[in-house]
Amino acid sequence: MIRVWRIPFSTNVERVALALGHKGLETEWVDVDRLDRTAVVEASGQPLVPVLEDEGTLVTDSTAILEYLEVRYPEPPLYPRDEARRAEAVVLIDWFNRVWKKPPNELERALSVEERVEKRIRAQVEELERSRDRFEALLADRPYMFGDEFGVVDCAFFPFLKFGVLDDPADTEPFHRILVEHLTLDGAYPRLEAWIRRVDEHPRAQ
Ligand SMILES: N[C@@H](CCC(=O)N[C@@H](CS)C(=O)NCC(=O)O)C(=O)O
Repeated sequence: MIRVWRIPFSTNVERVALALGHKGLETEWVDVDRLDRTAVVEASGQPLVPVLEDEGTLVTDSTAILEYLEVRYPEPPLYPRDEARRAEAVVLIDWFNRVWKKPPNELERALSVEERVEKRIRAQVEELERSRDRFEALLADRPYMFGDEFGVVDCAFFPFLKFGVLDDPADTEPFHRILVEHLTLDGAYPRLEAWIRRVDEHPRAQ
Protein backbone atom coordinates (compact mmCIF):
# COMPACT_ATOMS: atom_id res chain seq x y z
CA MET A 1 0.00 0.00 0.00
CA ILE A 2 1.08 3.59 -0.59
CA ARG A 3 2.48 5.20 2.53
CA VAL A 4 2.84 8.97 2.99
CA TRP A 5 4.55 10.87 5.83
CA ARG A 6 2.70 14.05 6.77
CA ILE A 7 2.45 16.86 9.31
CA PRO A 8 -0.81 18.64 10.20
CA PHE A 9 -1.95 21.51 7.93
CA SER A 10 0.80 20.99 5.33
CA THR A 11 0.07 22.64 1.97
CA ASN A 12 2.44 20.34 0.09
CA VAL A 13 0.92 17.26 1.74
CA GLU A 14 -2.53 18.43 0.66
CA ARG A 15 -1.40 18.48 -2.97
CA VAL A 16 -0.59 14.78 -2.65
CA ALA A 17 -3.82 14.02 -0.73
CA LEU A 18 -5.82 15.62 -3.58
CA ALA A 19 -3.96 13.60 -6.23
CA LEU A 20 -4.34 10.32 -4.29
CA GLY A 21 -8.03 11.06 -3.77
CA HIS A 22 -8.53 11.79 -7.48
CA LYS A 23 -6.94 8.49 -8.38
CA GLY A 24 -8.82 6.61 -5.66
CA LEU A 25 -5.62 5.23 -4.15
CA GLU A 26 -5.76 3.87 -0.64
CA THR A 27 -3.12 5.45 1.57
CA GLU A 28 -1.46 4.68 4.86
CA TRP A 29 -0.66 8.04 6.48
CA VAL A 30 2.31 8.33 8.82
CA ASP A 31 1.67 11.28 11.15
CA VAL A 32 4.79 13.16 12.15
CA ASP A 33 5.28 15.78 14.82
CA ARG A 34 5.97 19.15 13.13
CA LEU A 35 8.84 19.74 15.56
CA ASP A 36 10.36 16.26 15.44
CA ARG A 37 11.28 15.09 11.94
CA THR A 38 13.36 12.10 13.02
CA ALA A 39 10.96 9.63 11.36
CA VAL A 40 11.01 11.58 8.06
CA VAL A 41 14.80 11.86 8.06
CA GLU A 42 15.11 8.15 8.85
CA ALA A 43 12.76 7.26 5.99
CA SER A 44 14.03 9.68 3.34
CA GLY A 45 17.32 11.29 4.40
CA GLN A 46 15.74 14.80 4.51
CA PRO A 47 13.26 16.51 6.87
CA LEU A 48 10.49 17.83 4.61
CA VAL A 49 7.09 16.28 4.02
CA PRO A 50 5.41 14.90 2.00
CA VAL A 51 7.42 11.73 1.52
CA LEU A 52 5.80 8.87 -0.38
CA GLU A 53 6.77 5.21 -0.34
CA ASP A 54 5.24 2.78 -2.78
CA GLU A 55 6.44 -0.81 -3.11
CA GLY A 56 10.02 0.10 -2.23
CA THR A 57 10.07 3.31 -4.28
CA LEU A 58 10.66 6.43 -2.21
CA VAL A 59 9.70 9.86 -3.56
CA THR A 60 10.18 13.26 -1.89
CA ASP A 61 8.86 16.66 -3.07
CA SER A 62 5.14 17.11 -3.72
CA THR A 63 5.54 17.91 -7.43
CA ALA A 64 7.75 14.88 -7.99
CA ILE A 65 5.17 12.78 -6.13
CA LEU A 66 2.36 14.02 -8.44
CA GLU A 67 4.50 13.08 -11.44
CA TYR A 68 5.29 9.67 -9.97
CA LEU A 69 1.62 8.92 -9.28
CA GLU A 70 0.67 9.86 -12.84
CA VAL A 71 3.26 7.52 -14.35
CA ARG A 72 2.59 4.64 -11.94
CA TYR A 73 -1.23 5.05 -11.77
CA PRO A 74 -2.28 6.75 -15.05
CA GLU A 75 -6.04 6.29 -14.54
CA PRO A 76 -7.84 8.55 -14.05
CA PRO A 77 -5.37 11.11 -15.41
CA LEU A 78 -4.29 14.18 -13.49
CA TYR A 79 -2.23 15.66 -16.33
CA PRO A 80 -3.60 16.57 -19.80
CA ARG A 81 -3.31 13.73 -22.34
CA ASP A 82 -2.14 16.09 -25.07
CA GLU A 83 1.66 16.45 -24.99
CA ALA A 84 1.75 20.23 -25.54
CA ARG A 85 -1.00 20.86 -22.96
CA ARG A 86 0.88 18.59 -20.51
CA ALA A 87 4.08 20.61 -21.08
CA GLU A 88 2.10 23.82 -20.45
CA ALA A 89 0.76 22.44 -17.16
CA VAL A 90 4.27 21.46 -16.08
CA VAL A 91 5.63 24.95 -16.93
CA LEU A 92 2.74 26.60 -15.06
CA ILE A 93 3.36 24.48 -11.95
CA ASP A 94 7.09 25.22 -12.19
CA TRP A 95 6.29 28.97 -12.27
CA PHE A 96 4.03 28.49 -9.26
CA ASN A 97 6.70 26.60 -7.30
CA ARG A 98 9.67 28.77 -8.16
CA VAL A 99 8.15 32.25 -8.65
CA TRP A 100 4.75 32.46 -6.97
CA LYS A 101 5.86 30.64 -3.81
CA LYS A 102 8.90 32.89 -3.29
CA PRO A 103 7.24 35.92 -1.62
CA PRO A 104 5.28 33.92 1.00
CA ASN A 105 8.36 31.79 1.70
CA GLU A 106 10.57 34.88 2.11
CA LEU A 107 7.95 36.50 4.35
CA GLU A 108 7.97 33.40 6.54
CA ARG A 109 11.76 33.47 6.78
CA ALA A 110 11.74 37.20 7.66
CA LEU A 111 9.16 36.52 10.35
CA SER A 112 11.32 33.93 12.04
CA VAL A 113 14.35 36.30 11.92
CA GLU A 114 12.18 38.99 13.55
CA GLU A 115 11.04 36.54 16.22
CA ARG A 116 14.62 35.53 16.98
CA VAL A 117 15.69 39.17 17.34
CA GLU A 118 12.71 39.91 19.61
CA LYS A 119 13.58 36.93 21.80
CA ARG A 120 17.21 38.10 22.14
CA ILE A 121 16.08 41.60 23.04
CA ARG A 122 13.73 40.25 25.72
CA ALA A 123 16.57 38.16 27.21
CA GLN A 124 18.98 41.16 27.30
CA VAL A 125 16.35 43.39 28.89
CA GLU A 126 15.67 40.79 31.56
CA GLU A 127 19.39 40.40 32.33
CA LEU A 128 19.89 44.16 32.55
CA GLU A 129 16.87 44.67 34.81
CA ARG A 130 17.83 41.71 37.02
CA SER A 131 21.34 43.15 37.52
CA ARG A 132 19.87 45.71 39.97
CA ASP A 133 19.36 42.88 42.50
CA ARG A 134 23.07 42.07 42.36
CA PHE A 135 24.14 45.68 42.99
CA GLU A 136 21.62 45.95 45.81
CA ALA A 137 23.20 42.83 47.39
CA LEU A 138 26.74 44.21 46.97
CA LEU A 139 25.67 47.20 49.04
CA ALA A 140 24.39 45.20 52.02
CA ASP A 141 25.87 46.61 55.23
CA ARG A 142 28.38 48.88 53.43
CA PRO A 143 28.22 52.27 51.77
CA TYR A 144 30.30 51.52 48.69
CA MET A 145 30.24 48.74 46.10
CA PHE A 146 33.41 47.07 47.31
CA GLY A 147 33.54 47.98 50.96
CA ASP A 148 33.56 50.85 53.41
CA GLU A 149 35.69 53.14 51.26
CA PHE A 150 35.09 54.72 47.88
CA GLY A 151 37.29 52.97 45.30
CA VAL A 152 37.90 51.69 41.83
CA VAL A 153 34.69 49.63 41.58
CA ASP A 154 32.60 52.70 42.34
CA CYS A 155 34.54 54.66 39.67
CA ALA A 156 33.87 51.91 37.12
CA PHE A 157 30.19 51.38 37.91
CA PHE A 158 28.81 54.82 38.77
CA PRO A 159 28.76 56.50 35.33
CA PHE A 160 26.48 53.67 34.11
CA LEU A 161 24.39 52.85 37.15
CA LYS A 162 23.63 56.50 37.93
CA PHE A 163 20.91 56.41 35.25
CA GLY A 164 18.81 54.40 37.70
CA VAL A 165 18.13 57.69 39.51
CA LEU A 166 19.74 60.59 37.67
CA ASP A 167 18.14 61.38 34.36
CA ASP A 168 19.10 64.52 32.49
CA PRO A 169 16.49 64.91 29.73
CA ALA A 170 19.05 66.92 27.71
CA ASP A 171 21.14 63.75 27.41
CA THR A 172 19.64 62.02 24.37
CA GLU A 173 22.48 59.52 23.80
CA PRO A 174 20.67 56.24 22.83
CA PHE A 175 22.86 54.11 25.12
CA HIS A 176 21.93 56.36 28.06
CA ARG A 177 18.22 56.25 27.18
CA ILE A 178 18.44 52.44 27.33
CA LEU A 179 20.01 52.63 30.79
CA VAL A 180 17.35 55.06 32.01
CA GLU A 181 14.59 52.84 30.63
CA HIS A 182 15.83 49.59 32.15
CA LEU A 183 17.65 50.62 35.32
CA THR A 184 15.12 53.05 36.82
CA LEU A 185 14.94 52.15 40.50
CA ASP A 186 11.48 53.49 41.36
CA GLY A 187 12.16 53.18 45.10
CA ALA A 188 12.59 49.40 44.89
CA TYR A 189 16.39 49.43 45.43
CA PRO A 190 17.03 51.75 48.41
CA ARG A 191 20.73 50.84 48.89
CA LEU A 192 21.54 51.33 45.23
CA GLU A 193 19.67 54.61 45.17
CA ALA A 194 21.54 55.84 48.28
CA TRP A 195 24.85 54.71 46.75
CA ILE A 196 24.13 56.67 43.54
CA ARG A 197 23.39 59.83 45.53
CA ARG A 198 26.45 59.22 47.74
CA VAL A 199 28.90 58.73 44.88
CA ASP A 200 27.38 61.66 42.99
CA GLU A 201 28.59 63.87 45.86
CA HIS A 202 32.20 62.86 45.16
CA PRO A 203 34.40 65.41 43.38
CA ARG A 204 35.21 65.19 39.65
CA ALA A 205 38.27 66.73 38.14
CA GLN A 206 37.25 69.91 36.29
N1 LIG B 1 9.46 21.33 -2.30
C1 LIG B 1 8.88 20.53 -1.26
C2 LIG B 1 8.67 21.41 -0.05
C3 LIG B 1 8.19 20.59 1.12
C4 LIG B 1 7.94 21.46 2.33
O1 LIG B 1 8.39 22.61 2.43
N2 LIG B 1 7.18 20.89 3.24
C5 LIG B 1 6.85 21.61 4.45
C6 LIG B 1 5.42 21.33 4.85
S1 LIG B 1 4.29 22.06 3.73
C7 LIG B 1 7.76 21.17 5.54
O2 LIG B 1 7.97 19.99 5.79
N3 LIG B 1 8.36 22.19 6.17
C8 LIG B 1 9.36 22.01 7.20
C9 LIG B 1 9.01 22.70 8.44
O3 LIG B 1 7.91 23.28 8.53
O4 LIG B 1 9.80 22.59 9.38
C10 LIG B 1 7.53 19.95 -1.71
O5 LIG B 1 6.93 20.51 -2.62
O6 LIG B 1 7.14 18.92 -1.17
